[in-house]
Amino acid sequence: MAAENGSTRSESTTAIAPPPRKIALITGITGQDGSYLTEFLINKNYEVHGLIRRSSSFNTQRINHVYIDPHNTYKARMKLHYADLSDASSLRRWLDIILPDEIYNLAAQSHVAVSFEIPDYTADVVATGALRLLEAVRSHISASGRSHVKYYQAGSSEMFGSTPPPQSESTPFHPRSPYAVSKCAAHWYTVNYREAYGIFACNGILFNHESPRRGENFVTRKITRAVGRIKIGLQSKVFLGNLQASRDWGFAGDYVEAMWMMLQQEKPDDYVVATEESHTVEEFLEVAFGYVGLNWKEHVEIDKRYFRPSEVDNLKGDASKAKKVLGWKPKVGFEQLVKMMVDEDVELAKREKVLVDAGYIDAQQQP
Ligand code: NDP
Ligand code: GDR
Repeated sequence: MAAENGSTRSESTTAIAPPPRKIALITGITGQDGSYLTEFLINKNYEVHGLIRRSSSFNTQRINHVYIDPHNTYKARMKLHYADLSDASSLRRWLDIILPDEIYNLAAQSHVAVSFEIPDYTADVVATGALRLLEAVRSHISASGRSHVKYYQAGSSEMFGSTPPPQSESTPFHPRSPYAVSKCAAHWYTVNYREAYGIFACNGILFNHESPRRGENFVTRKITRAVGRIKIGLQSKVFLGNLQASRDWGFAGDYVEAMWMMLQQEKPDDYVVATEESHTVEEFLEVAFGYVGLNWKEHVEIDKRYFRPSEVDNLKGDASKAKKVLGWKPKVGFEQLVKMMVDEDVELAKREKVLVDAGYIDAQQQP
């Protein structure tokens, strides 16, 4: 009994000190993936720091629900700091202050069509931005000796471009836009910093992943926003470009888990993350409009300005390495994803309708 009592006392003494929280640093925390990754890491008991860029209007809508005033030091598990991938000194300074264990580089000018309009800026943020961050990591490790720091680079299936599917880690890149070329450079910078300096750096080559938090000018969300608004009577048409392009669409919530899994391995490596199923934009339209009892052909018009100077026709990943090594697999399938997005956007349109009916906004103010 005494021994039991003694052992209970010593157990309760050791139980007082919780294991130290891991610290994650996320660039692009205000984006779709940044918001899901933040939720995921907080659930895993991480302290999350996000770098945000200055904007004249607030750009934190996707993470507001996680935000707690940092003055509440016990509860605030996500902290935000101003920095920019175009500003090398800010990156290095925050690494030295935050002392992260894991760094997720998600920041990018991530719109493929827009990259043809602003190629120089896209290259500066996507390619050179990754290099700036890697160089900041290298010099931070060299100065501090914190060699356990791990780095994740958000690579893209766009790097495969015109190389036919299925695309795996060994498939050659043939990028078809300034965005994709820049992502290829970021990919190779990451490989080079791994080989040259021994940094634990991984490339996730992620195929398209969507969610109700997807930016409204990507084709999936553009369609589901339109479906919601058409169903509720706020608009009647949506203008699109190439309906024959085929994409391997998964759910963003599933994909952020794969990012984390890559950084938990013994050795750094590169992984394709995909559902291994491909659908055309037209198939997406059929499921999205059909789900609410509408015929997409009555509502879709083609506008040539949405065609790209060079298109990526067909992406379909081979994620067998991620399945085998990481034990990752997608949980949400294509139809479930489309329906999830439509459900949320019908609800959003209903809320918009209340404001339209009350005269606060004009129904013509389309996203
Ligand atoms: P988003 O476009 O939703 O988010 C991009 C993020 O980057 C935002 O937080 C944005 O800030 C930030 N950002 C942009 N420019 C800068 C800059 N100069 N300095 C600092 N931050 C900046 O992208 P996703 O969340 O969809 O994607 C995350 C990453 O994964 C991106 O790198 C993307 O290219 C890549 N990727 C995405 C895929 C997808 O299907 N979603 C597939 C494969 C790769 P702000 O909110 O202020 O605009
Ligand atoms: P993508 O996504 O270029 O694959 O890049 P997007 O949704 O923009 O386009 C997918 C396909 O749809 C066609 N399309 C249209 N696209 C948009 N945006 N708007 C339209 O009106 C429209 N009509 C047809 C496009 O031509 C294209 O073929 C996304 C981004 O998240 C990248 O950052 C990421 O790296 C890749 O996915 C993987």
